[in-house]
Amino acid sequence: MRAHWAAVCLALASAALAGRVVLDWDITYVDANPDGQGGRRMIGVNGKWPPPTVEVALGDILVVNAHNSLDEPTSLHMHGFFQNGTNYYDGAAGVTECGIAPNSSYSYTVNVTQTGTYWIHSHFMAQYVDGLRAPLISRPPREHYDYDEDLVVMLEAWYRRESRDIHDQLLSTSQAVRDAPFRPYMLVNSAGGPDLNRTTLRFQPGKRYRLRLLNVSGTGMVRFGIEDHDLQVIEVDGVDTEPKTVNSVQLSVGQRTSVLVTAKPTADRNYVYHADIFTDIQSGVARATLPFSSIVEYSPQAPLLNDTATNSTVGWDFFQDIDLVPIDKVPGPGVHKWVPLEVHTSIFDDRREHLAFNNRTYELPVVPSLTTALTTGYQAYYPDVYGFKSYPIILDPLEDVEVAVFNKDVNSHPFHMHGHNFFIMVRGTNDNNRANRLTPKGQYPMRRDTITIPPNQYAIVRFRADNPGVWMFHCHMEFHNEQGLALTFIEAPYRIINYNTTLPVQYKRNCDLMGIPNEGNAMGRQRLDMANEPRGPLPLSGF
Ligand SMILES: *[C@@H]1O[C@H](CO)[C@@H](O)[C@H](O)[C@H]1NC(C)=O
Ligand SMILES: *[C@@H]1O[C@H](CO)[C@@H](O)[C@H](O)[C@H]1NC(C)=O
Ligand SMILES: *[C@@H]1O[C@H](CO)[C@@H](O)[C@H](O)[C@H]1NC(C)=O
Ligand SMILES: *[C@@H]1O[C@H](CO)[C@@H](O)[C@H](O)[C@H]1NC(C)=O
Ligand SMILES: *[C@@H]1O[C@H](CO)[C@@H](O)[C@H](O)[C@H]1NC(C)=O
Ligand SMILES: *[C@@H]1O[C@H](CO)[C@@H](O)[C@H](O)[C@H]1NC(C)=O
Ligand SMILES: *[C@@H]1O[C@H](CO)[C@@H](O)[C@H](O)[C@H]1NC(C)=O
Ligand SMILES: *[C@@H]1O[C@H](CO)[C@@H](O)[C@H](O)[C@H]1NC(C)=O
Ligand SMILES: *[C@@H]1O[C@H](CO)[C@@H](O)[C@H](O)[C@H]1NC(C)=O
Ligand SMILES: [Cu+2]
Repeated sequence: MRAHWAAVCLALASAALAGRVVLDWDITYVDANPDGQGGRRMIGVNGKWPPPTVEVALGDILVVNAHNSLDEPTSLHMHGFFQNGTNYYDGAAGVTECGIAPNSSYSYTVNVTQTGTYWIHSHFMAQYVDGLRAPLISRPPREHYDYDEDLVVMLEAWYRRESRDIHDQLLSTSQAVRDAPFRPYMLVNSAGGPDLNRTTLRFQPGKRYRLRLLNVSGTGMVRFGIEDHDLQVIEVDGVDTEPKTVNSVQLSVGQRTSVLVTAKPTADRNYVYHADIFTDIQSGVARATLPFSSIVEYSPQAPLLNDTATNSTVGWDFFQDIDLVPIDKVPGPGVHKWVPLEVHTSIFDDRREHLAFNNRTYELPVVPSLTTALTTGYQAYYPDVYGFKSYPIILDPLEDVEVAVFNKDVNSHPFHMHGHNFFIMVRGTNDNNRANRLTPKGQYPMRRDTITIPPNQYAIVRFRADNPGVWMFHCHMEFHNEQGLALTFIEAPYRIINYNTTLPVQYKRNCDLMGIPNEGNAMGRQRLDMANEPRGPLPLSGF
């Protein structure tokens, strides 16, 4: 009886909490000064920067009425949300929508079916690097772990230059231009600079904190740690984990990790925290570690535990995500289809540096791949209609897919999957040394939506094709995505059509405004007519 009532009460409570969260976002340019050192034009919302944190609860319907007041297209991607049944709200401009034309709108309407730490960001070119990104927090009716305070710690390697400018540099035909170094600056919750008060985290003695660490950089990798405090990992990319105690957490772009931290019982000392940036974007330039540290403050009057520590790094634990154990105990899928991918960087025949899976560098189709899937009839099964350069991989309904990514580049890359998270099955080194091979610690492999693969290493991940739609798989170092390190899974095309997917009116209107056809194959023509499809750029060697 008791249990029954508890269940009823819980059901009532969650029904009462579920609702519509409607946000009106006018996307605008804003002059902002995140590090207090001069500032620049950023992209914000309703005349303010940074854009506000979005908070929802499981079962809510989230509606973001986005209006584009920029002079170029924009879009919004809810990073980590599966968008099951709402592929056209996944936000990948040129793939699952045309983008929001200047002066136009798009209302992203999604059912919140997942909980944890996510983010929402522009998915038009590298635009989010100019500031159009915000944490997206989804709460369950009851959290698995107890804590007193929930703090978002959004970490970001920020550039004083606009994303277009960096894009043009990296895609220059001149090696000297490409390799000119540029420097990121650390922002913590959209603030940085030498005045550490701007980046101070404030703790109260005795409390237990959940820090939601997010890396929303354009490039790079960060390690976060707090002097003399343990971090207990409890969530990675929206998947709750069994607790794992570490002294630091490393995060690549796109990744999120929640840690529990128990504050000291007294306020007689303050501590240093570190959020060091590892730059690893330019292949021609030496990679560097840019140390950053600021203060965990218990009391404005208290001395630092160790006032020499601000220039140093803490003792870094390198824990592997493959060793984490998810608490929901979902067994990993098998394998029906194997997708091996090699990652290379090289100079292509357009004299620019591109990145590529299997030496095929991604370029957007003329017609978004989702439009193509819905308007080419049974030919939506043929990869050819999506275009060579979209690197389409057709998946059958419910098949189990294994993706093996061999990183043969000198940089590490964080790969993000849209529409799914994936099970991490194996990590290893490309030299095939079995001593370096890592497999899940338990029976239930860890899942996440963004995986970092270091240079000369590989990872094998799996997912089940249970979400019909067009989903990108790409490097989340945003400029690498621009340089072509992306492909498209066309998942169960027949089911996309038979979901009776009707593209929203605003989708078609935005395409019309930008002169993009609302039907046809990747070239905007009928069915398999891909005559004279431009295939380049191609690698100078090795294809
Ligand atoms: C979202 O939820 C509403 C009702 O809560 C339902 O009518 C609708 O079909 C759902 N949409 C999707 C795509 O699942
Ligand atoms: C947007 O609309 C305003 C007012 O209607 C107009 O002045 C402006 O030129 C338009 N901008 C673009 C980029 O179309
Ligand atoms: C530091 O920041 C806090 C919180 O923003 C503010 O209350 C305080 O006045 C600042 N202290 C100094 C010295 O600027
Ligand atoms: C985020 O990830 C990127 C690369 O994946 C890394 O270079 C950067 O240092 C990370 N950290 C921060 C704070 O952005
Ligand atoms: C930290 O580094 C700065 C700049 O490199 C230097 O000026 C300062 O003396 C250093 N502080 C300590 C405590 O070592
Ligand atoms: C203070 O920091 C320095 C630099 O990281 C380190 O060598 C030293 O051991 C620290 N001292 C204490 C008491 O933690
Ligand atoms: C998508 O929804 C279908 C139908 O409810 C379900 O079977 C499938 O597991 C879902 N997939 C994902 C990735 O959420
Ligand atoms: C889609 O529409 C067709 C024709 O109206 C109908 O027969 C079919 O059941 C629908 N499919 C779904 C999944 O709703
Ligand atoms: C890709 O090109 C590189 C040289 O740039 C070559 O070493 C490699 O074998 C090629 N890989 C594939 C899968 O074709
Ligand atoms: Cu990359």
